[in-house]
Amino acid sequence: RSIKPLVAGNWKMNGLKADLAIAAEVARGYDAALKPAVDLAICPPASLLFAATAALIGSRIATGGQDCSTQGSGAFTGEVSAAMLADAGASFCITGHSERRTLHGETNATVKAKAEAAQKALLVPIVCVGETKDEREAGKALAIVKKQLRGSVPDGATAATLVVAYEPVWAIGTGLTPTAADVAEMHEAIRIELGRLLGKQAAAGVRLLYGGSVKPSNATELMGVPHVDGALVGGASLKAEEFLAIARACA
Ligand code: G2H
Repeated sequence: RSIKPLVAGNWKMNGLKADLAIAAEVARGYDAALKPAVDLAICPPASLLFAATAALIGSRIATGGQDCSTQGSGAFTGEVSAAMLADAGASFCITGHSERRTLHGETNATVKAKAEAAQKALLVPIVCVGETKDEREAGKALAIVKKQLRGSVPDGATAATLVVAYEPVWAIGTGLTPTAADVAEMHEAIRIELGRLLGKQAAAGVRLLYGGSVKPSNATELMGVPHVDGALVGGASLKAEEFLAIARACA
């Protein structure tokens, strides 16, 4: 591999203080064989970010937020700024997850503004894109994802300042996954579109994660697909052993 893969756990709205034990167990399993082969990140709910970062000190496992405000600070009740996430120890921030796009009406423009806010706070946004079941069945998956990229990837991003996650909406939390051939086609198309947006050189190094029902039993196949540089893992990231098994499948 020319790109060091990244496996990021998205805990979504799961996790209380006691669940920091999961992070500690992942840290114990992130051994000398895995560290040089794959980067790990855990994105807990914002309430646990500071404590999770502290629990992971010395492990070289990064943390990330799951969302951030488009705004820097001020009268935005309930919002969390990217700078606050960074202050709590985050290195990454997921932006435009399909649950945000669908349940909170986030548009490509919103996602782009959030990704830019993340970058301004020196966080690396993990910009999520992906088609719905209807869009895939109508043969529109590639067109939809390209449009999402054009609308939501920050201008001037580089391999060091951007991660993209392809998460087909119909594969999220459903146990369904696309075929390796479909993932290969999509990830190649994403790389080409990023080349148009950012220049070929920058695009060549951007980590493209696959997300949607990644588990130990399918990780080896999915992580072996060309242009798949890691995974965004939801459900399976809540079990340290499964998350580590997915990491090993990437290595
Ligand atoms: C997709 C993924 C993580 P899961 O949302 O972002 O979740 O692995 O549970 O499908």
